[in-house]
Order: sequence, then structure tokens, then C-alpha cells
Amino acid sequence: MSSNAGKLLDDINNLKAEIETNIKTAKEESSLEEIRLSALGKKGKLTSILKGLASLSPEEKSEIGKAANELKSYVENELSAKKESFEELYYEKLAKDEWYDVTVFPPRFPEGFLCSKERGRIHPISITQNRLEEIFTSMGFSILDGPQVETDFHNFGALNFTDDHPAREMQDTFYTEQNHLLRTHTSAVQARGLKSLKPPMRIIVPGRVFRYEEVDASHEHTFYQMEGMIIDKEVSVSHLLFLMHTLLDEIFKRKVEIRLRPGYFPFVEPGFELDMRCLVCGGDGCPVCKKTGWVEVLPCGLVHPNVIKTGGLDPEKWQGAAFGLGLNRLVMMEHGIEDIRYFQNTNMSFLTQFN
Ligand code: FA5
Repeated sequence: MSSNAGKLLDDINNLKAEIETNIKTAKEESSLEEIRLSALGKKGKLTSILKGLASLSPEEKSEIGKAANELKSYVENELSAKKESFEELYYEKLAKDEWYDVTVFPPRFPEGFLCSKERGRIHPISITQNRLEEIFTSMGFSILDGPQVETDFHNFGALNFTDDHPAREMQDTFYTEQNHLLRTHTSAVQARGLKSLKPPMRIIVPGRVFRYEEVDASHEHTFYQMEGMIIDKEVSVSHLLFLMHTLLDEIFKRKVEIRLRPGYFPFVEPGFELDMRCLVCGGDGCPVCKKTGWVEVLPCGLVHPNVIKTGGLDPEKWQGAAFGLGLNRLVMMEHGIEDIRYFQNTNMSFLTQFN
């Protein structure tokens, strides 16, 4: 190797040692880019070393070129490893500085956190939902969950809705750009339960649902329901009535006036609407019951054979009953709450009344 080539090789090795030290002693992530540019950038040190290539033989050029390429990939690897270690340090520091124990009262937040010192409360809808979960699990029901962003199939198709059913239209349903939708009812989890569990089965599905609604004293765009479904060899309307009476008796602990009337839902046959005498006005008429004295809270029915079939079961062998409780409205009846909008308006003087 000529002395010129030897010198270039030495320069490359010296540059490598220099970069190594610079990376090791770097104090912050932003200096890594400076190190890269000063070594490998267009006007960097490697470029000026490689200007000496012109005077070398083709064999020497290829040898020095190889060493330069090795240096480049070595530097890139070292820089990205150092970058990762900076990120790790950043998150370790964040976890240490911003850690606090949420179970300690009064809360001790890191400096700079703006937070009320008041103890948190359970939302009135959660209180009633928890009680209902206890009641139904004590009767052998499992609690199921499902996605809030659903497919058309689970929300409508599997529930025997025809393609032109009005509920699919934009007035009622929020659609995403990818053609998914925000589930409009907890019945969307019926098909998931039928597919994933073995009959006989008893399930409840508490959860949040969404509708493109005009909001008023008894209608929200985002509200809570609790689905109930039983699948067994022989299921009748009396099973359904027993479940609904148990539910209402346990929540209200007194006789409440109800009425059952025919109701149409494509996924049940026969279908019913269960209304409660409005407990906000005692039945005299108010904005919650729209001056009728009655509030729709608990539609229900016997599961349609098509739904059982789509769920993968033989409707000749299996029958079902289902209900879809409107949780917000039930809680309104329970506490005499005169406007559904209180539940979501984060008004502490409302929210702190319940526990
Ligand atoms: C349903 O959603 C059916 N999936 C219920 C069902 C399940 C029927 C199983 C049969 C078998 P509906 O649209 O009526 O039905 O809603 C059920 C309940 O949710 C209503 O009775 C009411 O209490 C409540 N609800 C409906 N829309 C709203 C709203 N915009 N705001 C608050 N509560 C509502």
C-alpha cells in the first residue's frame, strides 16, 4: 500500500476514534445530529478525507472506499443506539418525576399539576350499573363487553335489520370514514356472545352507546344501556317478565307502576316496550315523559330465530329472550332527575349528591 493510501486509512481510523468519543460524551439528543453532520455530512470530515482518493490506484481506492463505508454504517449504528438510550433515560426520568400514588388521600401531585383536592366520587350511572351487575351475576349471568366502534354486521346485519332499515341512515348513526360505526345499542354484542359462548348462556352487556340524536330532557347522543340475553332449550315470555320484575324490584325496592305494550325490533319476535310511570312528575306530565306520564326504559322480547341462526346456533334447538335497559333513564327514575344532560355536564354539585 502506498504511503498516501496508508495516510488515508489512518485518517479514517482517527476519525472513527474521534466520533466514538463524541458520541460517548454527548449530553443531549440534539447534539447527535451535529456529530453526524460534522463526520458524514457533505461538508464533513470524511468527505474531505476522501478528496485524497484521486491520487490512488484502483485497488487502493476500493480498499479505502470499503473502510469509508464501514465507518459510515458504524457511525449510523452508534448514533441510533445512543438515541435509544437517550429515549430510555427520558422515560425513566418522566416516570420518576411524574409518579404519584393515586390511592393516597389527600393526593400529592407533582408540582405544577392543577387538580382538585376533593375526593373523587362514583358516577350515579356507575353506581346503578354496579348494583345491576351484582344482581345479575348472582343469578348466574356473565358480564360481556364489546367494542364501541362496531361493524355494520354486529350492530345491524346480525340482528336481522334489513339493508334499508331507517336506523342505518345518517340521522341516527355516527359512521366513521372507514365505514365503521359507533354502536347504537348494546344489542350489538348479542352476535358476539352467541359466537363466543356455548349455550345455554346468560349474559348482560353494560356499556356506552351513541346516536345522532336531537338532545333534550330525556335524549342524549351518548348514553348507557344494559343488554340482557338468555339462551336455553325452552325460553318464554314469562322468563323475560321474571327477569324484568327482579331487576326493577331490586333497584327500586318498592312497587313501581309499569306497562307492557307491543314494540317492534327486528331482532325479537314478539317484541315489547316496557314503560315506567314517570317518577320525575309522578305521572302528571313533564319534559322527561313528554307530558305522557310514561317513560320508555326497558324494551325486550324473544330472540328472533334469524338472530340465533346467524349466531351459529340451531333455532330449532335453542330459544332466547333479551332486553335492552336504558340505564340513564332508569337512574333518572331512581333519583327523580329532571334532565338527562346532568349526567355529562361535569357539574360537581350534581355529581356529589349520590355517594
Ligand atoms: C334498543 O336500543 C334495543 N336494542 C333494545 C332491545 C334489546 C330490544 C333487546 C329488544 C331486545 P331502544 O332504541 O328503544 O331499543 O333503546 C332502548 C332504551 O335506551 C330506551 O328504552 C331508552 O330508555 C334508552 N334510550 C334510547 N335512546 C336514548 C337516548 N337518545 N338517550 C337516552 N336514552 C335512550
